[in-house]
Amino acid sequence: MILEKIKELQQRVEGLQATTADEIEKLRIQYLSKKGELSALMNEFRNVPAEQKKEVGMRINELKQKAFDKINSLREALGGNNDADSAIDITRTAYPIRLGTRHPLTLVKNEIIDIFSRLGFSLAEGPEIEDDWHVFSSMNFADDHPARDMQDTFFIEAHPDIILRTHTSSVQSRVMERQQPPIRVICPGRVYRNEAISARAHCFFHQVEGLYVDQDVSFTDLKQVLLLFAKELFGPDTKIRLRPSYFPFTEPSAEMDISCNICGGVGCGFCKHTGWVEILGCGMVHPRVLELNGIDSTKYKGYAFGMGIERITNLKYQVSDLRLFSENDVRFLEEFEAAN
Ligand code: 2NM
Repeated sequence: MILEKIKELQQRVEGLQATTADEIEKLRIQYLSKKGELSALMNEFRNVPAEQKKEVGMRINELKQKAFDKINSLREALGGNNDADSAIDITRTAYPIRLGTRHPLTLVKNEIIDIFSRLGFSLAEGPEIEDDWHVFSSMNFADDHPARDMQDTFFIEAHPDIILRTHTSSVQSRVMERQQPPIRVICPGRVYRNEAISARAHCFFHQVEGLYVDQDVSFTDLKQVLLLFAKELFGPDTKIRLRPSYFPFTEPSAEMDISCNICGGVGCGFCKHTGWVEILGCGMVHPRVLELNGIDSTKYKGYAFGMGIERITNLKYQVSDLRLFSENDVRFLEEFEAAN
């Protein structure tokens, strides 16, 4: 009985015709609205004996689909969706466009550049693919210095002189060879070292180096600038300490620690319970480096410093795994939305 009804309805649906949007809408109401014929059929479906429900249900679903398809194809035949009752609501508000966020390393790099700009440093950048002279020789690295080893440095195949820079000092070298003092530059950039990738090491990372060359420059100037830098970046209560160190391009050289900004200096896992964390290396530019780069070391002195942006970002934002910085997982990147 109900099956016959379905069959009859189906034949009628297949034969439906309309030439205006109004006519189509009338058909839609007649067949597919809440009070339409298909709804009536659904009401009858409740009384179908259980053993027939499966088959009847299937037939009704088929019919429903056919009716939808028919109405839609009538609409399409009418030529488009520009009627007020079309499937596309052209008055609907657009989806909001999601803005991207700056990468945490970019945020910290910009902050560092900003601090040094206020002190009169200007920005200098240079190539990541460099020659041995600008990376090593002009920086007073001995011919047999271990950094020059294949183990540590990426070489461009078949070009023993062409390498991926291992520090951004090559940029300072290029600044010195084209400009006489006074020099005040800050050089951010990506550097490469041949290391196995882990949570604590990567084959590339980011550095900011600074160089100041003028007459009568002293270690005191360096220390005062770095103290101001640390307070600007980590807050006014930050303390610094300098420990003697060694770099080929500076003499004397030092490493700078700041009071641990995670525990406030009382001791925690991050500072290995010392209250201090290392954030940069620095020193007075070696006179030989000045000479190698065309600057008269009897007339001029300089200081320089270098820091890893990842390390400082870890400290500021407590990022535990270096690999997060280069995986571009949006869940990680979105965590810095507020800092943008
Ligand atoms: C560091 C530590 C100490 C440095 C030295 C120079 C230059 F160009 F003057 F020789 N540029 N950068 C320097 C000094 C870098 O990084 C840990």
